[in-house]
Amino acid sequence: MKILHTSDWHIGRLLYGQKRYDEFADFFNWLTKLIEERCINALIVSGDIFDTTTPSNRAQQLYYQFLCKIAASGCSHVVITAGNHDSPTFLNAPKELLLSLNIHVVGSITDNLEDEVIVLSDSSGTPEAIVCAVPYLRDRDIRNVKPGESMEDKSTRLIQGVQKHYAEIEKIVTKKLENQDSIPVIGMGHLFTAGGKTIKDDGVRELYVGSLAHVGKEAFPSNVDYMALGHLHVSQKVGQCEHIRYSGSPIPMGFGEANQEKSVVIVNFNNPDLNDHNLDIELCAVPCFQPLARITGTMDDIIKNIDELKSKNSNAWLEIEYSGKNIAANLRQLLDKSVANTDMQILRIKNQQIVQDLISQAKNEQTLDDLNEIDVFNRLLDTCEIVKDERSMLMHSYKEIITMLNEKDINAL
Ligand SMILES: [Mn+2]
Repeated sequence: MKILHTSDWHIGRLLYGQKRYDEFADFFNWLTKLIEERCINALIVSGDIFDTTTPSNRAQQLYYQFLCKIAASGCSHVVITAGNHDSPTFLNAPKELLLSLNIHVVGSITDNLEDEVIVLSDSSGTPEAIVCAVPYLRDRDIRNVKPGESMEDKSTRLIQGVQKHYAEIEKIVTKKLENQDSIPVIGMGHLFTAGGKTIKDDGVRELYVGSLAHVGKEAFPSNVDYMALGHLHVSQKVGQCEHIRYSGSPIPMGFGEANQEKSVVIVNFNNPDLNDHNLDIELCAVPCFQPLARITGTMDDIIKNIDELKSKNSNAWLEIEYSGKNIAANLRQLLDKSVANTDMQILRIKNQQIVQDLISQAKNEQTLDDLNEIDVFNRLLDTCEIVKDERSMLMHSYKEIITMLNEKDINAL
């Protein structure tokens, strides 16, 4: 049994308004080829399939075209779970149709936990693996709100909720394994595990507001041979455990990730001693389909960097941050000129000089592109002269509202 684990595709993701469908198409073509070449038996996708709960038609087309190709390939099984960016009902809508192609979709938890425990069988009906297809667990899925609870209570109960969910899944798996030859058990999850790495500007959205404590790896079923995680965009193993991994996103989500190597994970379970998690695990680097470059510095630094890229015939998308002391009023014209007649494109210019001036004056004329929703709310708190004690509660409630809006399944009904 050989599986390929990937997650956090975020199909439809924009970069400063720039559409990236070509990159997604290139990725899917590459992945299709890899799956064929490496004779993968099962494709495991751990959430954040789409970037938003209402993906564009083009994003949907890319997804279904890819699934169609995989269904026709030698890869007999696909298991897809929803992440915090996905609409559970959107992913579930074609569930039965996809199941006829051996593509299992778990968009949300149901009343029946058995729905998350999927037995993959070969063409003769013999089970070859068990997949615990646990999707992103929403706050309301796992926690009963109690009146008067503190933020710590809430945090503790969230973690307990996740632990309980996996503990129950573990019981179901144990039962299924009873009258069964040893077969690999693959766990899934879309969550932030304690000790996980993120980097600034990687597009990872906060899951449970105010919950500083993250779920420990002990929460995962002990009978799982490999844990295929999603949510964190940096490829990593969890707590030194080779068999508990985040595949990371295949495409950089922001300029902060410009130099990150992206990969997917191939796991070969054909090793005899499954109990020691003695697996062959291989990271396959995803080619860079659209180079990104972040250039920061004085005018001279920036031009020098651009010239260097030019000499390599680069087609990079650029984010340029001017941090020189002198006011560079004609920055845009100078930079546009420097990339004229090249395949490079400037997606964003940040002029620290102007920003500094504005911040020290009236903070106006800054575009919303430079601020996130938290910055905007902080400014409101400043303007209203809210005292420190009240700020954290207000910020907490505000973040809860933002999460609710982000996760609202607007097309559910
Ligand atoms: Mn994600």
